[in-house]
Amino acid sequence: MSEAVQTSSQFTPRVFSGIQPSGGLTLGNYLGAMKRFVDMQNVGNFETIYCMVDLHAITVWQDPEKLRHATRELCAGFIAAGIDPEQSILFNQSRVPEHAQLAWIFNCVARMGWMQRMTQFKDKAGKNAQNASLGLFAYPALMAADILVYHATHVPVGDDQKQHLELTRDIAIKFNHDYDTEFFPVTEPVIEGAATRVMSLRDGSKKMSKSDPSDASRINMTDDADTIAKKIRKAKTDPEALPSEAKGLEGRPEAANLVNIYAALADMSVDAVLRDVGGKQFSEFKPMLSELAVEKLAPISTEMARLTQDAGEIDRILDRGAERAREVAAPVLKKTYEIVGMVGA
Ligand code: AQP
Repeated sequence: MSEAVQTSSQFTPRVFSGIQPSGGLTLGNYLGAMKRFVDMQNVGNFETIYCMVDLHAITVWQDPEKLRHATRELCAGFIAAGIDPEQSILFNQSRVPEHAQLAWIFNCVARMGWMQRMTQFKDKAGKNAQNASLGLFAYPALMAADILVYHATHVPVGDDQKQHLELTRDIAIKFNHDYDTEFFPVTEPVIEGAATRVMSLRDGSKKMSKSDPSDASRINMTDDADTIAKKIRKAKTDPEALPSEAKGLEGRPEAANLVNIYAALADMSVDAVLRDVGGKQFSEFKPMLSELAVEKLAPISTEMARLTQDAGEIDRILDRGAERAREVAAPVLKKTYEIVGMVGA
């Protein structure tokens, strides 16, 4: 057996997470995921592996040219936000075939009943579930493979991915049980911070999403300062002033959302923000939020645009990332094949 594979319950502390290149990056992706990927890289306690999950993106039809552009732009976004492609492994999923190969094994471990409970499938398939792709239904098994092919111990995600992470744990537990092994770790989700679920600027009950038909519902990482200010100015709110403590945000989803965004951008707790802004009207708070958002996001979007220009350099980074990712993934897949009884593995 390769030395890169550990079979004891002691796994190398390793972080894996991914983002779909299914459109431009949003403030939700940044605060809920990417900013925290950078923190976990910089804390130095983990090996960190980050991925543009292009195979997930095509569970809903993507224009091939736009997909290529979105993948490179997302890679630029990772680097502009602070991911160092030397320190972390940064690559696009389709370049590492072990993800799809392990996903097939997991398709045979996961149960139909488990998959049918996934709320994201129900949300994305909508009323026309019969016409959704089989890939959209099987998505969580591929996500489990993305994570477990690296024996990742920790996965930073937004709150919307909690159920998929629970499924990943169930798959690892069932595989280990069915084959009488402790081969796969039972991964810990890391869902923390003030912005684990950034909501739409137009509807506080809906998640901010890159595929929302309304551009006004989200802040894109590529938006310029005027656009950010305009979207925040028009964001839905209520007529009350801001409260002085978090309890006062209960039942006020739009107000809570803007305060959470402020807190996450400023690296403050919600209580600390409300101590400063409690009693202010939105007419006063929204310009403060716009200013902070522009201050934090403009350097990232400028750098992202600069890096996106150089597709050759991005492709070199992705080549190298895929090579390093395969060094970790290939022995895990090989051992998995051995465990399940594939001849010649
Ligand atoms: N609104 C959000 N608030 C906090 N975190 C969020 N994430 C996404 N939206 C929010 C987190 O970003 C990571 C990558 O998500 P993804 O691109 O893989 O898929 P998604 O969750 O389906 O994101 P979108 O923007 O809604 O994409 P589309 O519109 O294509 O479905 C995940 O960690 C996610 O939690």
